[in-house]
Amino acid sequence: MTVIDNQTASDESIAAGNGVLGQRMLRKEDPALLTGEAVYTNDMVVPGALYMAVLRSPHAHATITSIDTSAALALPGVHSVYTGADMADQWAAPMPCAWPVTDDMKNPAHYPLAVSKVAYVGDGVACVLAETDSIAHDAIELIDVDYDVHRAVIDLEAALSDDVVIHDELGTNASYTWPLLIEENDGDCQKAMDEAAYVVSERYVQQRLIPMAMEPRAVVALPQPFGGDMTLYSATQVPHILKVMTALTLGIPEHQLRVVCPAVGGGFGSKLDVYAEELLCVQLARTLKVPVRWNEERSENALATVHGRAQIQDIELAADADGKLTGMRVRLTADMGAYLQLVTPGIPLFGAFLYAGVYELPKAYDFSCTGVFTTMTPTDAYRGAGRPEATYAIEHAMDALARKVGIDPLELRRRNFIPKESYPYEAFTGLVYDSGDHDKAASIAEGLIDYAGMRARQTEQNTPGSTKRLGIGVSTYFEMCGLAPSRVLASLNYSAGGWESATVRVLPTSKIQVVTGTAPHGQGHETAWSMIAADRFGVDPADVDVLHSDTAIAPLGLDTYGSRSLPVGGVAITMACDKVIDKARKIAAHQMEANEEDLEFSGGTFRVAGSPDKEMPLAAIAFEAFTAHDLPDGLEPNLEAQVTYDPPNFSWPFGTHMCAVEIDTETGDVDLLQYVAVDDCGNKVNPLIVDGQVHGGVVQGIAQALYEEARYDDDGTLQSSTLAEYLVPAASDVPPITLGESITPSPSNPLGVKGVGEAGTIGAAPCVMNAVVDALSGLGVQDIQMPASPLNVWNAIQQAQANHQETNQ
Ligand code: MCN
Repeated sequence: MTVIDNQTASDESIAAGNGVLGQRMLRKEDPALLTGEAVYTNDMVVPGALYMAVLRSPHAHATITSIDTSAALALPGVHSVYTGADMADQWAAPMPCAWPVTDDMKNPAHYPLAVSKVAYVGDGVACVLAETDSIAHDAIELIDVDYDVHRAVIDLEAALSDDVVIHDELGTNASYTWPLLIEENDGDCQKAMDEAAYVVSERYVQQRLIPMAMEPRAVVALPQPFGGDMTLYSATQVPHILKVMTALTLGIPEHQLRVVCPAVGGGFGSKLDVYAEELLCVQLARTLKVPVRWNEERSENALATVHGRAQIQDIELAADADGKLTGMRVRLTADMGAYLQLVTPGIPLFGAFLYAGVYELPKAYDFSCTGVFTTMTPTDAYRGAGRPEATYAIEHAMDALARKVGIDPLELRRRNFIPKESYPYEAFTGLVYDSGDHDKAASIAEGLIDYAGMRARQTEQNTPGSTKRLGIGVSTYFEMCGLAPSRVLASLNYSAGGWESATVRVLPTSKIQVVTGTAPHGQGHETAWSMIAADRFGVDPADVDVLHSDTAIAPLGLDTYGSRSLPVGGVAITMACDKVIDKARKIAAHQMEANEEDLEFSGGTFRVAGSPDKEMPLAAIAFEAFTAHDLPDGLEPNLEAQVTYDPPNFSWPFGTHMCAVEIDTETGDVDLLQYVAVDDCGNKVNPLIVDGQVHGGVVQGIAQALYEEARYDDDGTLQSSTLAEYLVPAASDVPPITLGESITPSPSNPLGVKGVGEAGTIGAAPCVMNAVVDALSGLGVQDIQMPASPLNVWNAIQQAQANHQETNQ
């Protein structure tokens, strides 16, 4: 393995084993990815496969009155055509929603193809199977569907009282209302508002975002017609969950279903789902006894893969005369889209626990969220899933409070930080934050950006006539990831556990195999898990192989999302390694006729303390375990152990981001000058991977702040379904990102690690938007709707100037 920079982890970092942990090692998966050797689902060569294409509704809300498939069927090369009605009796259950957040949550039956009504542009209406992909796509154009078109429901708030109901059987467009009930609520929220020196009431709109993973979705369903087994290849981030859900939805015995993820090109939460096309391919392959495949096109991905964010947030802060928070009220209206996908309703709930950010808040907290159906693409997890939204609201509102109190926003934050000495800290929600040092993270960021110097430059630059205004943004955050002790998930009505599984075996030739239930799709698990095992065993990471993302090889697992893979899956691997080492110790003691307690293990060799000539390397023990010729009585042959680890707590990474922007007031253009991020994720297994995760995350947060938005017209048509309209930032749009280091180990697990996969995204959007408003508040701009596009910024400046003139008249 190549170490690109010999910088090892600091003293506080992991210092076990052979010092592999904490090294900036290049990712072992990258050569195959970079050279094109890696096989993605759509690269698979599958002889005899039929290609599926899906006809999608052009209307946001309509009743299907008739479908004529005859012309499509007549096209040479077309094998068959299916409508929702044709397949209606083939589903054992509707598509799954695994998070019924309340007992009376309304959840319309959702099938892979619409049967009588469509509820968003992109809803599947019929599918074609053909000899080639292009014939299948030509054929769907020939299907003639008559619709009785109804009015679209686009406005989230209006949807609640709209006389147009999307799912007639529900009688309402409201899915649920979920309040966060704080036990022994000793600080009444309204009382805090009434008695506050300052109250800030803000409304923020989290625009809809399209996750836009680099690889769109793809599926191959490969049946074994005689044995009855089915292999589902899918570009998914949840092979294990997909297996269980597909078995339940299609009535397939679970042991006859295998799910494999070939290389997966990103997901960002959007591949944490059970999709119509997966179920269609499996069901059709099963019925026809031939392989069926489907590949999503880019614009189809924009319509048919879940979207994220899409919330209206009303937040009120109460503070005393010093700006210390005394109470908070949050009302969320969350856009579910047309249907509830796998975890749609639960996404905003995660945020409920994070609105207080890194601040001390009494129990005077009042939160509730209403989930609303609209005629748009369903929403679901998208990087951060509820937590970036919550962080945006508190951090943007803290800036509004700082303006009201008349103090610097960084100073206001410092007055409210949970002090380092208070950790572990029991929050008003009852959750225990494991460790934190917010002042340290903030101070590092402050130094890196030269906060004082930047403020001085701002005073100089932002003179009344200046057309280039400087803004400085600060944001801090707490994240709850690692999701989570299974019992806590139960209390939130989540239908799965939070554990992860690992098997570790030392092969007869002493190479090591790690089998994990995590399912990487860009996070570098093969490298990181190799490093963990190499460190434990004292071997080279190149001697460790990591097997994953195939339910036949890794039968138990809960996959990759919620930045859980390291703090849960990586810890399971550590524990499995230790179990194997314990067994190896028994064999070594037996072979060397020594007491187990007298054996030291380092650098891959057991040595008898005090007898330097008595030693036994792991390779020799592995071979002894394999031949089993001379093992201690009662000890099973082979070196292998399996661990299923249920974490005792969430993992609580935190950090501070700061940035500087310059805004051209004549064009509204925002130039991001500098970006600084300090993300504390405890000990780092591989700082190079961590940096990459933070970079990617920060860019996604910047994207929400400045560029991206899924725009719908009044008829419910998505107007940004191509990359020409949906502005994913290019490398040239992003300044160099300076990363500062703060390491506060987690006391909850033996590695001292916290997750990092979503951290950058959580800190970034509020940081940039705070800088944008900071640049323009001197002109009277109170706030700007995301994305802060030139048009939105220019309009806000014009509006502020008009208001100013009106007041002066
Ligand atoms: N890591 C580390 N030390 C730490 C924390 C993490 O070395 N203290 C390393 C881990 O070993 C792992 C990586 O960082 O290699 C991410 O670990 P973790 O934070 O556990 O997150 P997950 O692996 O569970 O990844 C999920 C997370 C999520 S929720 C989204 S969304 C996301 C993300 O990761 N989507 C991604 N990062 C992504 N990166 C890519 N390239 N593509 C996506 O779709």
